[in-house]
Amino acid sequence: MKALILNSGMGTRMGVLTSEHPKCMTEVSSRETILSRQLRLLADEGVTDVVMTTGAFDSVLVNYCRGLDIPVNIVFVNNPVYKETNYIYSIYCARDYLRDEDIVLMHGDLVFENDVLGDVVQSPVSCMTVSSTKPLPQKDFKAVVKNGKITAVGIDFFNEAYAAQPLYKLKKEDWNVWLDAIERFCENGNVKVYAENAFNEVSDHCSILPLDVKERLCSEIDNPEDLIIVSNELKKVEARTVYMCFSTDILHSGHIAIIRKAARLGKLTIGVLSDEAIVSYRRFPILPYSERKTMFENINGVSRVVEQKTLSYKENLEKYRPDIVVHGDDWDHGFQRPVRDEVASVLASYGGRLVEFPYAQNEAVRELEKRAKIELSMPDIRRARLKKAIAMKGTVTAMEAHDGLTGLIVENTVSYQNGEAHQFDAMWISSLCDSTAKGKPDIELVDMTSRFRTIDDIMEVTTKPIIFDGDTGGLKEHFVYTVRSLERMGVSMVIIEDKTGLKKNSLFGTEVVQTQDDIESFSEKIAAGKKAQKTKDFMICARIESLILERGMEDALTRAFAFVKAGADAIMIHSRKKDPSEIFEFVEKFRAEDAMTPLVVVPTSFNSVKEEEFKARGVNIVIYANQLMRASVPAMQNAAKMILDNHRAEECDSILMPFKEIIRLIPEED
Ligand code: SPV
Ligand code: MG
Repeated sequence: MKALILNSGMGTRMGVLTSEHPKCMTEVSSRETILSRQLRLLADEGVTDVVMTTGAFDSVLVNYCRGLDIPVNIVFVNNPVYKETNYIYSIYCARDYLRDEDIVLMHGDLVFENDVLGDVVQSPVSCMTVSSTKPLPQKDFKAVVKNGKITAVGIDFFNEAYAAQPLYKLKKEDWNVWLDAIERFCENGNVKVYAENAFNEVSDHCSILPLDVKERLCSEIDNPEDLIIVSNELKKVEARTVYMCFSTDILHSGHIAIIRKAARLGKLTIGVLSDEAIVSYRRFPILPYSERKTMFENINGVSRVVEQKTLSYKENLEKYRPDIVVHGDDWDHGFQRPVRDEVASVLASYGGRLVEFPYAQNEAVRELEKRAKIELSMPDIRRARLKKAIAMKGTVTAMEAHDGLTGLIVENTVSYQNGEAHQFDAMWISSLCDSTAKGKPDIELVDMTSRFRTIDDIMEVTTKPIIFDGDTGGLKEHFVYTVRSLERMGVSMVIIEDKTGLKKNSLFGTEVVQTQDDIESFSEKIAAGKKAQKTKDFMICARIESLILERGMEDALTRAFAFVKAGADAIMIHSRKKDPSEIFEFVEKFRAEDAMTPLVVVPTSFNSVKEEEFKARGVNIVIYANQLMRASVPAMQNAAKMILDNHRAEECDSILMPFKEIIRLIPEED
């Protein structure tokens, strides 16, 4: 595509301002002239071949252009009779450089904002800039639009007309028709009219559509008054600030394209979503915040990168008050809609504007996402993620999974509330549920080989980190092997409880005989496990049963500090009371002496406490230990009963997942 800039005119209405150079060399800002701005914007749009017609001050203009540091190639075509002719003749002089080309045609005294030129250059059809909101000028161009097409351009048309500016994109099939007409006009000596007069005769054979710039800047400078108005408008345009937010850690061409478009609108600030926000919203980020920030800082056109701590833009919009927020139009439906509505209302409160560009995820993007997920499921990456998630969020949640299907549910379930997204951060492989799924009691009867099989089934279809319920850990001599196996598989944490002998589920409490291990022997088991592990990411958590076995708070705390000393990376404190006060008391007393060691709770009984409260009190992992299993059992019993009651399955259909959905529940690998 070539640009054709018409600079042969004398610009006499500018008075002294054009006494030594052509009008296009008039300064419109402290940094730029009309022409240097046009050339810079063309180069930004990738239009680097320019044909420029010259007339008055020909050599001044040529020398000026040669001195500009703008990457464009200019062919100068002089109109030797510029005084006696209009620009129709200048185009005629340049015709050999222009035929069979897509052209961006502009007058040399036009000032427009970046994205106006962007829209023109990228228009898939021939177009002329018009404004549906600006008043019709008395003496300047108007375009007559019929059935969506421009049928005539000139100063005398007022019916069905829009204010129009001589900035065109002309596809070669339309341009050739117009150029032929220009040629005919000039060869018949009709050289004192507008080139548009020639267009008006052939407009039936061209398809030039109006491109509505509305209030955006796109104006000619004819006289010193215009210069003042346009320069002031340009100042405002150049001071405009634009804001966008990104959650991505994989940049692709779609992102770059939308960033380029946003940067055309003004100084671009990019909000990078914090790790904490991103981990709840999408998936664990492959690159941490600091690296994602650097990635955006190095993109051309980005002026500043700031952190956005939540999915909601409100805090940052109120802080930075951008004139424009840019986003893809994909957020006008689905869970992001409330976020979008909030952005629109905050912008409206101070007169900002929302600009939405068409955006659709393409196959390449989906492929990148798939690769990211595969990477996240690899043992080294998955193992390290629990520690990282705790560091990012302070408090993480884990949900029980006991097979591939429940793993997928934990992996994929998301709750959207007011534009926020919530997901589980990790998976808990419960001894209770793993045993129950096999119809066995929770007494360490299901052996490690079988438990590892469960882990493997879950790992195969998920990416989230895994916390493994290691029961008592067994004999110290066996535990060291368990640690190595778990670590190798990519498990992040094993929790072992300070019990010995025949283990029973803690929720039985003192109803059954349960023996607590002594501090020394359990400490030795922890120390042996820590010595056995190979990576720094794997964690061994000591679970204290003193409250379950009613041995008192002092005993629980003494054990906790001893186990930390023995090397435990985290402490789980358990209780089977509905009232959370003993858990709170433990957390408070523990935190008074140890601010760092992560604390874990399993609020099966004390289930009224919300995650925010645990977080505020200093708990780092909240495990929902058995809810998926407990939800499935009554549902299955109910279905079985209904079929027996009715001697057929029809009645039970209403409580079942539709057949069509169950066969699509599990995505197939391609
Ligand atoms: C499990 O889920 O197996 C546990 C937690 O160990 S609890 O059942 O509460 O003891
Ligand atoms: Mg258990």
